[in-house]
Amino acid sequence: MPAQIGVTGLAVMGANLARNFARNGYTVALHNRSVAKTDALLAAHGDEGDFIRTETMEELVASLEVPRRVMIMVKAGGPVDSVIDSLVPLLEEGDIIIDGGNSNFQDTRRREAALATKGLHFVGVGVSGGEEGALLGPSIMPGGSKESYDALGPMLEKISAKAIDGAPCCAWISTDGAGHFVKMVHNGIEYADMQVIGEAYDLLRTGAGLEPAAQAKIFEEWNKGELASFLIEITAEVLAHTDAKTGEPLVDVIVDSAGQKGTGRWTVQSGLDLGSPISAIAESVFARGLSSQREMRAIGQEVLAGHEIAVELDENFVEDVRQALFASKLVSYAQGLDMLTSAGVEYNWELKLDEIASLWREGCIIRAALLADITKAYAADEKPANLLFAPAFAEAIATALPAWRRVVATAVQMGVPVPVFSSSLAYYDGLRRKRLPAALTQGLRDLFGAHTYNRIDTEGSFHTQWSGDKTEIEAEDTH
Ligand code: NBP
Repeated sequence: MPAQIGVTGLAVMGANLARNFARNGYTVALHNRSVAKTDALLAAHGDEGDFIRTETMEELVASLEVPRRVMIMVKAGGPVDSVIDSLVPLLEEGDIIIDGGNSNFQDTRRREAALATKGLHFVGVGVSGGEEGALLGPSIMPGGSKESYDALGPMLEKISAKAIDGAPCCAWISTDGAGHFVKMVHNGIEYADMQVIGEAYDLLRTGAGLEPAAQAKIFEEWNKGELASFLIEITAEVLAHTDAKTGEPLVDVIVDSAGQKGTGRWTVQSGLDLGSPISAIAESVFARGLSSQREMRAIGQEVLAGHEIAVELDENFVEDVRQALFASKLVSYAQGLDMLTSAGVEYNWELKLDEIASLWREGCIIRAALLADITKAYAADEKPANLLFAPAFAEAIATALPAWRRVVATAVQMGVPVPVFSSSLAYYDGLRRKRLPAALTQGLRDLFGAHTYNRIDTEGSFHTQWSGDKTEIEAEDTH
């Protein structure tokens, strides 16, 4: 029997996705550049379903039913192009190449356009959930043509995670690179989610003197309420863990320098290109950057003054921190979703934010109870222009606001850096403020660069003749 899908690239992610397809009843053709990985997979898990072992691309392609579906699970970047190059001469019109790695969405757009001219479908698929998710059910974000989704979607939906209502955590996102774009923004939100957890931990440790084990219990409690999420759950697990070697909390023996593989950086770069104010995600990426400047930080510890201000902590400090964490988390989701809206306009994608929030409900790293409410907010007839404007969220953030302000003020006094708690609050205040100092910015731009400004009382662009008699003239166009 021919295989319904082929997987090439059998490192952790490819191997687990191949097993997931097989466990769901599909016949899966296996291929890896070095045959040893294929054989290792078959030796360890060959009895989990129907696999076809192949050694060459020719064998892989020959083993597939038509239209052929080949999933590439190799390292993002050049390796994806080289696998595509070796596949293309072997395929026929209507066949589907799927890239399930963390590819940059611009690469996906380029590849999709190039392969479309050959009559081939190229589907960039965002896959979230790590190694375990790939095996047990990830959250899946496929882009590419709608037609390709008809031939591929049911299989992806079958292997995906299922939400509490049974809905698959997989839906067609939109054309070309939309799937990889949405996965990238998912990862950006993940950065912010982890950063706000870190800020809460730091405040509880420095401010309230709560040791990791005590905090583990707090996070466990928080995981039962509106913060319920995978990341809060595993925070409790990490904080509760004692290092076998030293007997110290594990978190105390881990070097405080956060790594990154690039999707957070891509999100910020893309946010800048779109003019999208994703400050929470950007601050999270910058916070990781600062953490990894260890030599510079060592000097900073020696030469920089602190002048912390002693603060008497409110007896509700822990609850205040919880609320600040929740409000900041809401802002990072709001910013990420707003960026999706901007991208939809820029790249001509019809992004359905309710479906996207829905497929993040399970399987992925940012899965959270909150996503069910976000889904509801965007499924409403009247879609909010910003997540924070949806009545349920406007109310939730209003409830958290006094605590959020207290926590940010306290953190500043204590000298605890809370870049996302504070920048999210600034974003919130920026959104609701009647007048922003951008009016002054425009005045300055007009003075030094004749960039012109608009008036609140008249249509058109204007310029004040700053170096002359300071009369105002109407400008032809903006510079
Ligand atoms: P890796 O990203 O570590 O890539 C290893 C695979 O790429 C091996 O199968 C290797 O073949 C193959 N490969 C390389 Br490297 N260069 C190649 C080339 N020029 N031609 C053909 N094959 C080549 O694997 P992974 O961690 O399983 O991740 C796969 C993709 O999924 C990546 O894009 C990753 O970012 C993404 N992803 C990973 C996770 C995660 O949690 N790890 C989560 C979500 C997405 P070889 O065996 O012959 O060297």
